[in-house]
Amino acid sequence: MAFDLDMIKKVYERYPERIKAARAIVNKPLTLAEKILYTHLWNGNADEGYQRGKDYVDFAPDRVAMQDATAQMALLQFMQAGKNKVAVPSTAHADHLIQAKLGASKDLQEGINKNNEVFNFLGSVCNKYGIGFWKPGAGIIHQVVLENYAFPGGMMIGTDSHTVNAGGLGMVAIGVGGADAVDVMADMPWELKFPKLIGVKLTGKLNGWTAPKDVILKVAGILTAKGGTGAIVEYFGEGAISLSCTGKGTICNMGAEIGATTSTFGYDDSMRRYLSATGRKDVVTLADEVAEHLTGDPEVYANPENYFDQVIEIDLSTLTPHLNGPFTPDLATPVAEMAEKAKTNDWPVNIDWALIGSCTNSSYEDLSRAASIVDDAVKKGIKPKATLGINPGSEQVRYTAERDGLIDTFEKLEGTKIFTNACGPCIGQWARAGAEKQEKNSIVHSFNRNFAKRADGNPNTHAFVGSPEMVAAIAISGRLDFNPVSDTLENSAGEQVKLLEPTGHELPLSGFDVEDNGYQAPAADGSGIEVIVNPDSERLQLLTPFAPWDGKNLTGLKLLIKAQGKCTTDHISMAGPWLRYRGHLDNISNNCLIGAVNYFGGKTNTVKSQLDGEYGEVPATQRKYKANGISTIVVGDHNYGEGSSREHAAMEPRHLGVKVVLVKSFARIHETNLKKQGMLGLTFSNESDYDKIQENDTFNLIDLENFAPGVPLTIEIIHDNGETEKITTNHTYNQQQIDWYIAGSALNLIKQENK
Ligand code: MIC
Ligand code: SF4
Repeated sequence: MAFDLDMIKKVYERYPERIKAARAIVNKPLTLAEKILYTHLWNGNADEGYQRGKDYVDFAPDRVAMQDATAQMALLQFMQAGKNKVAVPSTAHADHLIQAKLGASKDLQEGINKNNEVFNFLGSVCNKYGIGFWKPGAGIIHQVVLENYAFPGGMMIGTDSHTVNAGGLGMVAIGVGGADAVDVMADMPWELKFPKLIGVKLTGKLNGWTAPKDVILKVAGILTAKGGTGAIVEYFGEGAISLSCTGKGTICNMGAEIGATTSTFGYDDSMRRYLSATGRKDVVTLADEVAEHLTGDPEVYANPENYFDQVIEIDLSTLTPHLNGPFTPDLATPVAEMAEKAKTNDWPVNIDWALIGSCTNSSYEDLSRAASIVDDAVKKGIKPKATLGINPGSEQVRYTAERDGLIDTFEKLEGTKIFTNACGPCIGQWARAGAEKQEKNSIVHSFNRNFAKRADGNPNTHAFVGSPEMVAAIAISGRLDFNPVSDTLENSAGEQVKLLEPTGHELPLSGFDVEDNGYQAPAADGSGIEVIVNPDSERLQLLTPFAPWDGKNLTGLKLLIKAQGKCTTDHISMAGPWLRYRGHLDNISNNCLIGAVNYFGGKTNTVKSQLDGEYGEVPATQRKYKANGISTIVVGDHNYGEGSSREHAAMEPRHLGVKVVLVKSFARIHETNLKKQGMLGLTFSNESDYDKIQENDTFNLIDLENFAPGVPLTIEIIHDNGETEKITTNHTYNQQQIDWYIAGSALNLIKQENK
């Protein structure tokens, strides 16, 4: 039986009435995204229509998911909220902390040994507050959620940007910071700006070497890394129906890479098949009763231009395989053009490592299609030129793949490493030999992110993103510019041979199987369970509330850093080795902004202190300012905070005494995280004012005392030479968010309200 079936039943029971109410208000055919949003209003039936991209709306998500690297901070905050139990079904997943080195069983044991304290903490907090816990080795959060919890027409939030993966099962699933998860778990409304809607019409059918991954690689190329900001992407058309459910998950997953709030697909047979295969026929029965509401209205899909803010059309029949990268997931290159483009850009074409896995592409279907390539190569006597590494998405996938001989097939390819069912190299948990030499090289993987240093810590690793099928082919050929459609490879007999097109199984022919799925159910009554945090721990630290605002203007701020170009959450709060400190705010603050490039001098982690004119590391410089009672400001470029949901990127500067983050534009999750943590996040009203900021500037926020929704704020900049100029900055704080600012953080406000 499916988990939380009663909750799902209740959601479906209210669907007809809520949709009726929404129709009466909106008075036009509805997209799927609108149906899900309007059936999840905190206030019940719709009594007003919302303006997309403008109105803040309170929602009531059905469930919450958290992964270990963000759950620590989320749960440390929840522990302060004064509740005995979570208000909605919630789960935590131990997947981000296990390093890939030798292979699954050794790495898993090592991961458990190294992270015992954190896993025990998570296990006991979950047990106490009624949260399901998926133990280390159980799998990657989004794969486990798709296999067990996602349901068509549901709404969930998760403390990870790739929560959006569950759109593959027709959900509106949104990545958030931990403080947002606390709202929902503490039975409070969860607020989101009503999203804009982008429609993607898929025609035709995938064939040959082209995979679902190529759909999203293409979309990323069209929309770019910020093109989806504030929007839900809804896929439809005959092409959408022809895709497998996990393939849909892949497409939704990487919607995070275009900044989309989430992506989704209408309920169809692929979802029925997937739900049934994963033991949830009962969900199919319930969903079928309201099936008409679990997809967009036919009028919408017939004339999408009339209902979406933007429409894109992609013909799957003519789509070809792509590789995206390096350093950004939206730089799309058709495989057929890679040879030329690599030459022009001087990208290294020899590949040593090719990696399959991550929440994006680690399903049974992915493994089976990649295995078909490997099988063909082995049978043809082709020796691999690169090492293939694989992280299966879940224990259920791994166990079934082993039973069906897929793991055996992979292991027949020389050197192949099967790593733990976990994030592994995707989040820098990879002991790659030689990475410290920082040599220029390329890798290819089926993950979603390829920011500098992400996988192996080497800034000179050029990472390219492709489908598992392409990654397998590149592992065998050892070349980035290998085009399996036209190129041949030499086998051990010296013959030139071609690889066959991939084939595979959408779902295992004999069904899924697993011995121990790694799930720990919470205690029915957790009141007696004590959660212990050792005060001397270097990994966990109870939180001290941030100070409230004194109601005064901010004056005398110094520039901490003017970040140049891409500044993702990986630049603000790096992962990899730093994941270790995710539960200890003070310790992790030592990575604050160390990856950001300083506009003045072009270096990372080197900024000038106005206290003594010396250059030093960002966190140390900031700590000195704080010790001297001086507040600071961080300045940034476009799409600041792109990438992860990690609220550490907002909490660290807040903890260290930064008062304002002023940028050209924000990524959605990060902007909300700043607001939740009581930080002032502003944007230049006139983008070119970014150029006015100089290294020795002092800043005064002269009208903050009148902080109000929709009213811009003025910053007075005093330059080194005594000249003063004023610039206008915008903000998107509504009254509620201003109240968070006043209280010092959203959590402070919850605590006040719960008193
Ligand atoms: C990522 O892919 O960057 C992560 C690690 O999963 C993050 C969450 C985190 O930083 O813990 C995400 O995508 O939100
Ligand atoms: Fe884990 Fe990578 Fe997915 Fe993030 S993107 S959840 S690190 S597998």
